[in-house]
Amino acid sequence: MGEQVKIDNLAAVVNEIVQDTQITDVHTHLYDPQFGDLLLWGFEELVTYHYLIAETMRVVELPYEKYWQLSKTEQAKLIWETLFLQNSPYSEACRGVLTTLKRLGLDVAARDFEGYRKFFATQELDEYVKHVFDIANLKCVVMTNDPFDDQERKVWLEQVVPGKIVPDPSFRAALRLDILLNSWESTWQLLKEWGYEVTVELDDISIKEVQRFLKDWIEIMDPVYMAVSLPYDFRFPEASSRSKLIEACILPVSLETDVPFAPMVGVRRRINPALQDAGDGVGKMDIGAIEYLCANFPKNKFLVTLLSRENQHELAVLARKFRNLMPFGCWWFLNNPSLIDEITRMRFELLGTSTILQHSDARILDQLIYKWDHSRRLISETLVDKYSDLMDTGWVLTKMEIRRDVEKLMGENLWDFLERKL
Ligand code: HDL
Ligand code: ZN
Repeated sequence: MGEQVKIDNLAAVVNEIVQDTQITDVHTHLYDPQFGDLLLWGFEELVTYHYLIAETMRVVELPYEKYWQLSKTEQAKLIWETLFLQNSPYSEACRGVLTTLKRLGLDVAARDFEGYRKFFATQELDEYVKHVFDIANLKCVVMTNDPFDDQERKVWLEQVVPGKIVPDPSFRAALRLDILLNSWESTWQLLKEWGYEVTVELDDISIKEVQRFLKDWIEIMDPVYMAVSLPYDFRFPEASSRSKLIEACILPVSLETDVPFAPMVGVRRRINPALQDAGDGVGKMDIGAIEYLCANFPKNKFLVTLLSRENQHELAVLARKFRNLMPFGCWWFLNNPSLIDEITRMRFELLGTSTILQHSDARILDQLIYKWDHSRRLISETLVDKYSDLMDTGWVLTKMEIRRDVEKLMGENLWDFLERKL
């Protein structure tokens, strides 16, 4: 039966296990350091994270275009002055910078902008990556890999394919398909340039050629899944190139290669274009599109995260109906303590252990430290409440069972889902 857990040390046992469990971070924007300056890291990148740009530009009078003309250091100083010194930095993105500094052993009370910059400047990147993974206790992270990004495509084709670099297994790939699916009317010409016999009309030959394009990149990247960020008004099926590409290309290739499709739905792209990456908003999607995919393609696997708080409840209910649907993460505007807490509790109550609780969405390497520090605390607190309710019924719980559950929730559910035969 294993060592039983008593109610009076439940919290300590759960917290120890949650801290000790290595995480698979199912969605990030990080890169294997061998990919060069595609990997963002260091104090100035941390402080100029687009979340902090949005929060700063709310309170300064500086015109947007003037902000973008500043140097990276000047941008960081403006954000530091505005959000950290002229206001208390308790927003989640501000707090995160400080948690990262603290976990790296720096003196947060010193408010020493120059000192923090110097610390990062003295780090040797490869050692530092290992240090960050150790602090955050990560098994691996999944990148976001866009074959339509010129700089990234060059690394894959000129360095990975010829074997000049062998990707580090701590950085797994995800084939990102926003450009293919959301702008086919222009993207088809790129595929044609690259030797795929496609036309904008997506005739039978084009369908086969897009399938070949997908399989070529799956061969190159060995992706964990194929992802796409879709707008809040995404519909499926519908009379559109995107719908045809998903049905005729993505889903058959996903089935053939057993590489799940990961629609990430709910963005309202660039509602304030002047803020660039910080200018996106959120919208509630019609969950019927995800329901149609799961119901009509029962052999396909879907990893799904949604951006609207309301949609996360609908997604959890949908996941109760379809074993080929694996919800993941508290994405973007949901990655805040109050909403992580609410969504995690709801998932425990509706899905038990059969979900992937969180991803970091880290764009900057050092963010792994705070995003996982904050999420682990919330996951631990929520689990203690759930196990306490369970023990209140007289159920006897062992440490081994808690470890089993936490390993599933923090990553094993992804790997099991990938292996599962539907
Ligand atoms: O589309 C995505 O993957 C989103 O996560 C966007 O990159 C977004 O800008 C972001 O960084 N969210 O955290
Ligand atoms: Zn993302």
